Amino acid sequence: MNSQDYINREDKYGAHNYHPLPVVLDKGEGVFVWDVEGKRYFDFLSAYSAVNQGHCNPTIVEAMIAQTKKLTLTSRAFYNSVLGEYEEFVTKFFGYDKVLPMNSGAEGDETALKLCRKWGYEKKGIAENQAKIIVCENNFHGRTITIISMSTDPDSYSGFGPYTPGFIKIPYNDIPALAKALEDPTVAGFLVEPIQGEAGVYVPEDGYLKKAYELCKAKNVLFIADEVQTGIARTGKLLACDHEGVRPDILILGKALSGGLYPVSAVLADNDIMMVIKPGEHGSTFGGNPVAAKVAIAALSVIRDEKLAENAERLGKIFREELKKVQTERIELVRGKGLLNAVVIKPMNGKTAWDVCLALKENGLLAKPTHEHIIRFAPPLVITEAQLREAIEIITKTILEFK
Ligand code: IF1
Repeated sequence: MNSQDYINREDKYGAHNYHPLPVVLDKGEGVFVWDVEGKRYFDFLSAYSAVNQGHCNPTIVEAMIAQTKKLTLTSRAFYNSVLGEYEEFVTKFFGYDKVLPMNSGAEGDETALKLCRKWGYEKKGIAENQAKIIVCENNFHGRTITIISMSTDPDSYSGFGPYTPGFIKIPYNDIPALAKALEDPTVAGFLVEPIQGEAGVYVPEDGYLKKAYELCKAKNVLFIADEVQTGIARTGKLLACDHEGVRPDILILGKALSGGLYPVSAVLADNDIMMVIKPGEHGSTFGGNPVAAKVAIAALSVIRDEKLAENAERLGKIFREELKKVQTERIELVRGKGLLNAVVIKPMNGKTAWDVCLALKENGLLAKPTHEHIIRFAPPLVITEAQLREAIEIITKTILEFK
C-alpha cells in the first residue's frame, strides 16, 4: 500500500470531519516523523503541542509499558495504587491543593465550567441557574455542545444548536470590554487562553493577563486559564500565565500532559473551589486511570529534567529572529512565544498557506495552516539548535519559492 491507498481507505470508511495534509505517517522519533514511503519530516505541529517531549519519548513509553503490564483500569469505583502518587506529584508540580483528572482537553474545559458554576452558586451566592461565564471571541476550547456554545466560529457551532446559555462573549485582549462585562454580579468566571491557538497564535499585549486577573479578583470572579495548548513548557515557561506572574484560580491542562501517548487532561484548583464538587457529581470512566497517572508523571518529569521550557524560550527567540530577517513580501508577520509561533503569509496569485504547507511537506517539514494565510510552527521542545536552524532553512527556502 502506498500513501494514496491509505488516504483512500480513510476517505471511504472514516467520517469526513477533517481535511488532513496528504501525508501518511508511520513512525516518529523526537522531532521527526516518517511517512509510509520512508520519507523523513521535521514535525512542526507536534500534534497541536501534545508531543512537546518528542515523538515516542523513551522515558514516557517505558513508564506506560510498565504500568500497562500491571494494571490499566479500575474505574473510580475503587482506589488504585497509582492515582494518589500522581495527584500528589501534579499538584506539587503546579502548586495547587487539588487535581481533578479527566482525559481530553474538552473534558477538562467542561470540568472547569461545571466547577466554576457550582462555586458561583455555593460560594459567591449567585441565584440558581443564573451564573454566567465570560469568554473571548475567537476562542477554541474543544468540540462539545457546551464548548461550541462559547464559540464565535461558525465552522464550530453552525448546525449544532440549540446551544448552552450562560456565556458572555467579549473581544480578546480587550481590558475595557472585560471590565464592563464584570459589572454583571451574576458572573462567576472568566475563561481565557493565554495565547489564542486556533485564532492564529494570537499573543495578547504584555500585561493583559495580569490586568484581567486583577479585575476578576476585584469582582470575586474566578480566573480560569485554558492552558491545554499553551501549557507544559510550550511558550518558554511551564505555563504561559507564568510570563506575567498570574496564578489562575482554575487551571486546565491536556495535550502534553501525556507527551502525546494517551489522552490525559487535568483541572487544578485550591480546596475552596475544588471541594464544591461532591461524590457523584462529576467524573469519567478513564479519568485518573493508572496508565494515565504513570504517563503524566513521566511526561512532566521529562519537561523538568530536560529543561524543555528553557529550550523553548531560547530557541523560540532564534526562530522569530531568523524568520523576521528573511527578505520577502510573502511574510507579513512573525509572532509567538517560546516554540508556539505563527507566520502570516501574504496570499499571492491565489496561493494560500495551504499551498505553502504542501511545499513544506515536499521539502521535508510538516506544518498546518490555520485560517487562509497563517501557518503555525510548533516543533517538539526537544529540538536542538542545529535541528532548528536546519528547519528554518527549509522554511525560508520554501517561502522564497513562492515569489
Ligand atoms: C482538533 C485548534 C489547536 C485547545 C484548547 C481545549 C482543546 C484544544 C486551547 C480541546 C484543542 C485542538 C484540537 C484539534 C485541533 C486543535 C487546535 F487548531 F483547533 F485550535 F491545537 F490549535 N483547549 N485543540 O487548543 O482539547 O478535546 O481536543 O483534547 O483536531 O480539533 P481536545
